[in-house]
Amino acid sequence: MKIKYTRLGEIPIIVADNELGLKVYFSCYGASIYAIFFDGKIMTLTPKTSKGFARSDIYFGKTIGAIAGRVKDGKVEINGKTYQMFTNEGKNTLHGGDFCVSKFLFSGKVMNNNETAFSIRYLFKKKKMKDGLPGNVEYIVSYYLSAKENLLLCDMKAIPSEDTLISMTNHSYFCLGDENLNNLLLTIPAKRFVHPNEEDLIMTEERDIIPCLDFNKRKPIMRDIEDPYLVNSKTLGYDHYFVLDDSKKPVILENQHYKLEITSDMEGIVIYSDNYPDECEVVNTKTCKTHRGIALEPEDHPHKLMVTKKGDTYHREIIYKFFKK
Ligand code: G6D
Repeated sequence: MKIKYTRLGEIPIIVADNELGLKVYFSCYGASIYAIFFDGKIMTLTPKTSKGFARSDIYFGKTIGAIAGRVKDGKVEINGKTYQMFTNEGKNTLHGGDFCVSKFLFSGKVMNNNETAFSIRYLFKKKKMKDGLPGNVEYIVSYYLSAKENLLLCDMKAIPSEDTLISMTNHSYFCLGDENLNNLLLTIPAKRFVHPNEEDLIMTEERDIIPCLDFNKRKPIMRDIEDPYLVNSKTLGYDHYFVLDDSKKPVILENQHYKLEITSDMEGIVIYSDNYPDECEVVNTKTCKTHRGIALEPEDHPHKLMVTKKGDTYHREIIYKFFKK
């Protein structure tokens, strides 16, 4: 497998090309996927500059931790004790607050590069209470790019020195070579979702799927985007946690040329359709300011976060498989 070291401004990047059509740009900044090219086309919503990539509010391709999603009032309870996280969205905490691991430089090491796969491992040690949560936490994020098929595995681990809460994801947005979501179709095997409240998008109760959120049968992403449920909510589009069913079927994003299948060992997935107008220069479009790509974030159920015990390993995996039609 061909690899190349490069930089985006001051940000180190390593490019791995499986020579089957899949080329992935990895960065130690937030242990992230900076870009994915497949069949020569850009598959991800990728900022053109290091300034854009360093934006702390869009999380382009970044690893999210300690806690993906929103935490009401930034407060969590661990073993009967309440901890206050840093609030970065009004009174709430989004994606771990100001000390989300997405904002830090990991140390990277190429672990493998042979005829089977390329793998790189990123490490970051979070000091206890730095983010308001107990425990020194060693984050270990590894990526494996197969040389045998167009498959990318994201392996996320975290080992705390004390009991603490961890819920990670990768926050990549996908466009499959298009400049917006207009021609992208989505399939999500989910009959339940978690409703974000109208006031501040905090996840409330789980509900049965409703038509505008029903992607059990392949559907154009933008078909129901003007549905009153979406328009009247604060989300301005899709920004919802889908509880996947037991079928173990992949979430599928596709257009007329490409298909992306995503599977993970997590109970659900957040779908965010890039709803807020943004001026960041991105590779796939010069004109669109919203709906330029869709974030597909496999995540633990927001109401079922489990304490990771001292010395245990929190471990989740996400698999991305690309196909040319
Ligand atoms: C917005 O509500 C959305 C989040 O779900 C997303 O992760 C973020 O933008 C990038 O806050």
